[in-house]
Amino acid sequence: MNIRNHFPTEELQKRDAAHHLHPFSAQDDLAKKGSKIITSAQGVYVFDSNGEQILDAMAGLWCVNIGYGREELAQAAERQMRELPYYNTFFQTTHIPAIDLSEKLAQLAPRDLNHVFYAGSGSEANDTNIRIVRQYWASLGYSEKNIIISRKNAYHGSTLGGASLGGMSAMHKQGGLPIPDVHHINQPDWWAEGGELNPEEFGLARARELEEAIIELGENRVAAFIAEPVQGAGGVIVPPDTYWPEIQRICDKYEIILIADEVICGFGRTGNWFGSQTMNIRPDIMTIAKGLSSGYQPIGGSIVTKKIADVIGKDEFNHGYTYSSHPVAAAVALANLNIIESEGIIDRVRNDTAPYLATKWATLADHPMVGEAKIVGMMGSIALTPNKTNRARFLAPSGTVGYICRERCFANNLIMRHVGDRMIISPPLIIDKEQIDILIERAWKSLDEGMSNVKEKKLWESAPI
Ligand code: PXG
Repeated sequence: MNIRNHFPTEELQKRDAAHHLHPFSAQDDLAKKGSKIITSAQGVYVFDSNGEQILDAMAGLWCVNIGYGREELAQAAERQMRELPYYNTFFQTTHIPAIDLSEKLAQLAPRDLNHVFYAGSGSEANDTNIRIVRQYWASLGYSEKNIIISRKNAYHGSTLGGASLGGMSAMHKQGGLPIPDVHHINQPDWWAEGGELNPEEFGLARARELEEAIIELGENRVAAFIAEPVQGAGGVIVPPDTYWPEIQRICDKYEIILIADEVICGFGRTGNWFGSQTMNIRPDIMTIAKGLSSGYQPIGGSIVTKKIADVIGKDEFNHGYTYSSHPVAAAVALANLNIIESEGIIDRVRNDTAPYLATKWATLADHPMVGEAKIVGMMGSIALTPNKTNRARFLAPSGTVGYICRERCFANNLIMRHVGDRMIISPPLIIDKEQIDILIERAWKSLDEGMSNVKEKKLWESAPI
């Protein structure tokens, strides 16, 4: 790997802290500590400014599905930039990358999900979804049907709409969110919230909260339900098997629009093209981004059924972004989808590498600090606990122990994140078995070191149940 010449790390860190505001960061603390500077990447590895080779078990931010360094995508971008670097699709115009990509997505998406509205990101796409479902019901003469039900601890983005749909309390606290007519029910996190119920009973109970909410808010007011097939940023929360069938039954019964937010789960992450297929659900809208371009270009979108497209197509839909269906992003996304398809990446995940990873991941549950180990395809999580027999939480504020373990992972050249006191992974889909072994080895080492650290700091203490 070629390490590019650059300024010394400390100098870069100083310049970064002087002028760059980081997302989801406490700037002052970060400025004191200094950011890790990533300079290049290849396959499943990223390289930092000190020349360290780090196994990226998060695929960037859950997005680099085909891995780093694919020349074909660089070529697709270059070709498109030379041919047509920008044009929009607003005023009765279109371009070839938009046509090609839409056709491809219609072919890959299940059932009659065959119309695409593009955005620059997952957040924007979810903002679009709010507009689409409200416009849909208004067009049919039900303009009061505008409430969207979501879930606590869901993540649907960082724009005002996306953050409102999301159920992150820390985000809602800043900026007076959520916007009106968004309602949150509880999440299906059995480990943390299951109490005395077994997972199956708990899954049903949590799904039935949707029906209770519809009845309470009024069937005539509820437009849609949005959820990630498997919650990602919330900590890779895999719902009990009883959850999704019951949600689907309720959406069917009350005829509300089911929006599957596939921003993380889409494009192979769960071992199928879409998480909806893995969870066996029939959404009316799918939000896409991230793996759509493997993160090589910013692009997102909403794939809607023909029925929805027909209804909103009757009037002018007053919505769109300058970069909706950006030609370079669309060309790169198409090249990415062609690679996923032609190289059989999803089949390999489903039949070979994900089952291997699942077996290895399950062994982490033998670690004394690990409670449950969950995994679907290539997204996994472990719950850290001081007492696995009663699913205890740590007494220290949530995230204290998770952060300690994440720091050990960083020190061991493994990017594995923490969400509260859950550790999560979402590696590039091209990770091979040897690299999976390295991932697990580094995870064990980091957990061991993290546990010693937690004990030294006298943090090995359970919160009262
Ligand atoms: N929906 C889901 C399910 C997501 O995971 C978005 C929408 C928003 O996408 P954009 O492209 O606007 O970021 C996301 C994004 C994390 C983390 O810390 C997760 C996301 C973004 C940033 C950080 O896990 N997911």
